[in-house]
Amino acid sequence: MFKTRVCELLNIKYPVLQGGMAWISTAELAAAVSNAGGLGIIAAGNAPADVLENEIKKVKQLTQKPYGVNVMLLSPYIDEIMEVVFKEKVPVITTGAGNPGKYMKKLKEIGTKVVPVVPSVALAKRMETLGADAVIVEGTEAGGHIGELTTFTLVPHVSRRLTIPLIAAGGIVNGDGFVAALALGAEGVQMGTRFICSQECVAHKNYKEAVIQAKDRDAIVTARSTGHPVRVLKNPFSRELLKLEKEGRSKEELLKFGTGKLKLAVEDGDIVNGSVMIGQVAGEICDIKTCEEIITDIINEASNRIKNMSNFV
Ligand code: TUI
Repeated sequence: MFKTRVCELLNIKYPVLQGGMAWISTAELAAAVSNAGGLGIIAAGNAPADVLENEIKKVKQLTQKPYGVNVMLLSPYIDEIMEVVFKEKVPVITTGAGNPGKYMKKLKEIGTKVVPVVPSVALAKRMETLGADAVIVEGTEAGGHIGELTTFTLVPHVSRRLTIPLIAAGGIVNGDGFVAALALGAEGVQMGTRFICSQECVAHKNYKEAVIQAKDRDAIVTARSTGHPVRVLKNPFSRELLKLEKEGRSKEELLKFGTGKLKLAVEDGDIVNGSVMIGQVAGEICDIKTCEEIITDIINEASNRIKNMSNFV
């Protein structure tokens, strides 16, 4: 069940991808997701290229299955990061926060599957034209750097206009969301926040606990004034950032205030002064499971949901 073009394209058992989250999506998490039949993804984030190279070496030791690398196109090391991707012939790359067009030709040549994350119909179409193999359509419910449209609006809109497969992201946490995404025209899902609360995720226990404690309205949007809105946990750090924005501080000042704060939360567990990036679904997460449990639960919940729905027709 649930064999879609995404499974075929990425050579995976279940069409479930783990989002590339800077500092959080390490080789350990990616390997656990890939070993459970999904696609695990290492996040390059803002780290230097040698960090990525080490993570790729590690993931190859931890799994024989396909894995991906998420490239954050705003990274100061983007060209060196792409050199590592080329050298290691990474099976799949996902891209975020920009347009990967200038790397597409070389990626195609080495056989890397390219799956850009897009927040709009226009960008999705542009990516298909440029030769993307699939797109991840990410709604504003997601954590971290986000677009404006909701998953419910964006996925069907893109689906009607593209022929390549589509993966839905933002607001998906369980089998019901998975079924809903398929109903809207997606052939797979990507989840980030759910995988933070996995046993294999290396994020600090305080970060995981913050996700578990979060309620429905605790994931707020900051940095709108910079043009790069970011969804994070409501805490003293994000309240202060919003205050600085309200005072009309410059983009540079706001950027400086945010620098290093995600690492502070993920690695040191400082969830007071750190930037705790989470999606709106954090309010729904109440436990830590293994990656295998997360994926098999979703597949089982999804088939139960479909069976229950068939009672309506
Ligand atoms: O990239 C993400 N999520 C992220 S990246 C990140 S690190 C960061 N921190 C602060 C500011 C900026 C980045 C934390 N979370 N998700 C994928 C995503 N991509 N969401 C939205 C986009 C996007 C936005 C604009 C993709 C393309 C795009 O294109 C603009 C253009 O060039 O036309």
